[in-house]
Amino acid sequence: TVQNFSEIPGLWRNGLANLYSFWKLDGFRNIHRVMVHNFNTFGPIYREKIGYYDSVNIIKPEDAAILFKAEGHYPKRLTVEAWTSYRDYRNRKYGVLLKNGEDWRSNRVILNREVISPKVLGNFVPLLDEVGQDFVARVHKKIERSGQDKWTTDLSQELFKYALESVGSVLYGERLGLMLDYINPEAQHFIDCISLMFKTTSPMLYIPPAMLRRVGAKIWRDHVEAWDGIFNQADRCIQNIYRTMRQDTNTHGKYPGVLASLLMLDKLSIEDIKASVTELMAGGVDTLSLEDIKASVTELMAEGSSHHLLLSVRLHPVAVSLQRYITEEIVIQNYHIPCGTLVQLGLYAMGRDPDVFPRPEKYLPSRWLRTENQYFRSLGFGFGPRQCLGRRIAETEMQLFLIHMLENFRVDKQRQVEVHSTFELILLPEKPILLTLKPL
Ligand code: 2DC
Repeated sequence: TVQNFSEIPGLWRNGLANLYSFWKLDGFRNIHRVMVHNFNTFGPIYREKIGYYDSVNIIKPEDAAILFKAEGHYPKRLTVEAWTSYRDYRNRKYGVLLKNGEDWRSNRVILNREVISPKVLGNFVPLLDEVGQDFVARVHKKIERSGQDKWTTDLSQELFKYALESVGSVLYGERLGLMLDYINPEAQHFIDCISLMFKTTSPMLYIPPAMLRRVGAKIWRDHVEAWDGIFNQADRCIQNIYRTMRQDTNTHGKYPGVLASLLMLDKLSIEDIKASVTELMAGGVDTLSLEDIKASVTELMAEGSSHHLLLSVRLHPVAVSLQRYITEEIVIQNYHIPCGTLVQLGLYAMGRDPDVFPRPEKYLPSRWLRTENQYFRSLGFGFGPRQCLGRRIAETEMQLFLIHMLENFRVDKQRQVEVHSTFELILLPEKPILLTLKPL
């Protein structure tokens, strides 16, 4: 017989007490490891309440399938209240990232065609490839200047620039100039604001931002400052395109970028377009899977198998979990879960579960062969109609980056140290991974 919702194991009866112990364990920066620990303690399903954050957590691919079947027509994930509060505070519109219901759907359908459909991917490739080539040229220059025939660097900052340049060229059909020697300080400020925005978000998952705002907490003020910087920069880029669009009628049939296409299409309001384009731009910087690229580059080099350009975001997913509010009652691991419950798939924990991925710590490309069971196992960009809108851009960016790097450089890891993830809303490498690049 199926067991009751209240029988699900876990700590969910006292949110405040749990928040306190979570904080004492430095849980704010270790959610991913806390989740792994909880699955080890409670098994493949547990309930949890930390502060105001109330959820049911699952880990098995089969259960993920049940979850996504119950997501309904307007899939809804956890609302990141810090982000909506900022927009309410500054009177700005939500983009598709934060919209829900019919408003979400109508915007998403139009954005899908311009951002994620195979039809537009062909337009993106030449733009992204050019950025990749410029990145290679930049590295060659750095190597030359070192006078040692090699360049050792923490790739993070370089990848942020590469990612912002890439997403900028796709959105605006124009170059921001981040592969140049002296980059615009405004662009660097934008990158710093995005990191600050993510960092200041995580504590506000548990403590309502409205409360922090009332008491004038520093974290809220920093968060506002970060978003202000992000929106100002995006507004400047958008204004720019406006101006050039009015001057130039684009008769030469060149692909003008996502923003101009959306404006010409004239199906969404200008404010809706701005809101979603800003989100895409901000989402495109820190989230290019840094660790994944580093791991892939070094492992591919180590194995000498440069033809394997398979990307797995398994061990280092950007998102620690995927969540949905279920729209019907479901049964998972023999427990009833009522309609309306927030159910989270522990993506990071699943990627490291030996029952799901034997020898999880190993890089085994054979896992992804057609003959292997892949059912609900590669969920790094989410699933279904609410999956990552930037997915195709990100995948193409990563593939082109790897191709260009492998074609041009030998990549060596400095020491044999394992770099762990740290949680700053997204999972990031906890310390720099130094790579040495040598020309081939
Ligand atoms: C973080 O418990 C952990 O794609 C929380 O490009 C639950 C949660 C909710 C929403 C998730 C977030 C986590 C991780 C980062 C995500 C976000 C939704 C979108 C965002 C997954 C799992 C991300 C990285 C976007 C960011 C866009 C940008 C404009 C802020």
